[in-house]
Amino acid sequence: MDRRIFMGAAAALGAATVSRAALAGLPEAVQQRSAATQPPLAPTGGVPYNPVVTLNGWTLPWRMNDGWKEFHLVAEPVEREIAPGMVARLWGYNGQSPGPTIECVEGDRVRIFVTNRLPEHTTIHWHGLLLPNGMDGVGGLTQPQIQPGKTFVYEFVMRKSGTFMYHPHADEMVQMAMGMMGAIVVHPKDPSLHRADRDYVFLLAAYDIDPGSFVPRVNTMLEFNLWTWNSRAFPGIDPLVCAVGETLRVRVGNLTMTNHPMHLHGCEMFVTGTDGGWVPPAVRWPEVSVDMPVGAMRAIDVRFDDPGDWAFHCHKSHHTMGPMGHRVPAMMGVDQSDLVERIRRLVPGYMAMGEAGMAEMGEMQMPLPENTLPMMTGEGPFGPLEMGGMFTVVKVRDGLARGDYRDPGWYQHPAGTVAYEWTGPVAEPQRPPGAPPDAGAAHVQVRKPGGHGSHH
Ligand SMILES: [Cu+2]
Repeated sequence: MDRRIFMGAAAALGAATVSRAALAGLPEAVQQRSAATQPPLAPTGGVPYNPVVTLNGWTLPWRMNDGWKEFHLVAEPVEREIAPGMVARLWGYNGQSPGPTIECVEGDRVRIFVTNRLPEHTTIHWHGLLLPNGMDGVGGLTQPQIQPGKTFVYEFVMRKSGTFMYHPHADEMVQMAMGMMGAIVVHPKDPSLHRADRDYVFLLAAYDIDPGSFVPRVNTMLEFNLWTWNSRAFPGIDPLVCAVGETLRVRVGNLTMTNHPMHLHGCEMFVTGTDGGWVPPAVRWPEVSVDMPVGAMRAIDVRFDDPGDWAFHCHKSHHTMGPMGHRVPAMMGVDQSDLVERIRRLVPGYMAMGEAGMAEMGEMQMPLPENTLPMMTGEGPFGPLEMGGMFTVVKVRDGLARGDYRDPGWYQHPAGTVAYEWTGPVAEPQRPPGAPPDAGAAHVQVRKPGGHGSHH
């Protein structure tokens, strides 16, 4: 959808132009087909706020009905482009996984219609919200399951502002492994509190999809091969954009099975909120990596002094990789030259890998099976980025207009501010007596201990 159409639809839904007959029925279940970051939805009256930007996602339009803010979520099978070249068949809401962000103001009375178009029952749990027990969405405990084809109604007051999420509390292992989740952002009713100039939100999810297939293996607990932000893997993750001196807020929730140390270059960041509420300023401390525990959220506030393209990624290096076999032996320092010769007689074009590290993978264009992603990819202004998975760039520029979220392109470094090659003489390093003469000649054979099967 283009911005004008999208904003127009939201305004029509938010305004009191909906007929009485329409108000008696369900709010429209707005669908989204694109995996691109959609423009934020400006408030349509009431308390002013700076709307959140859902990274590679969107915000669910609502309508006002007699003092209630009404939303309509549809749980259903969806197709999600994980990155260009790979589509996954997931379960989500309103056409996408994750579902749309639900955005409200503290004190709002909300009514959320949930229609189930999945082949099995579901519910929605509103993670972190304070609400009556019967609205908590735990199938079998606080409500009957929502059967396929049925619609349930949740009604509650947004008692506090902050960063929350929604997900099923029904067949959870399967439904979350299939991508069912969404963010909830509640703005303070006092607009002078907890302000940020730019406000982004996304959820961490992991999938295990065999190369060439489309549906996640739902029983995988640890060995995932797709590490995603809002069900997107680099280079499919859009950049975050902000101006020098602005307060950038990034709200992140973790619905994977492991923790993710979120590392942001070029700034100091402070955890200003969790899914439990706002962190009092007196007990905040500076970080450059903020760990995202499982089943938790963090709102991180940062301010950049320096313009540039600053890397933002999970610090678990396996999580910034695309799909790869974990069963490959480590080949660092193993001379494979005569082996390659012999294998090429049987397999023309065979390439040995990993002899001097794996950086060569970043530039190699190997034929891939249909519908999968390369292990390391992405092209930067200086060459291959050698990344995949949970990686993107925060593009910080001087003098961006407020609300301008367009990708400004790669940073143009001022002359004399980029690391450069030394071309003078380099002295031989001092070595202790008896040490190998140089690293190139010292072949070490390293193999991973056999933790992944018995065949090596
Ligand atoms: Cu990670």
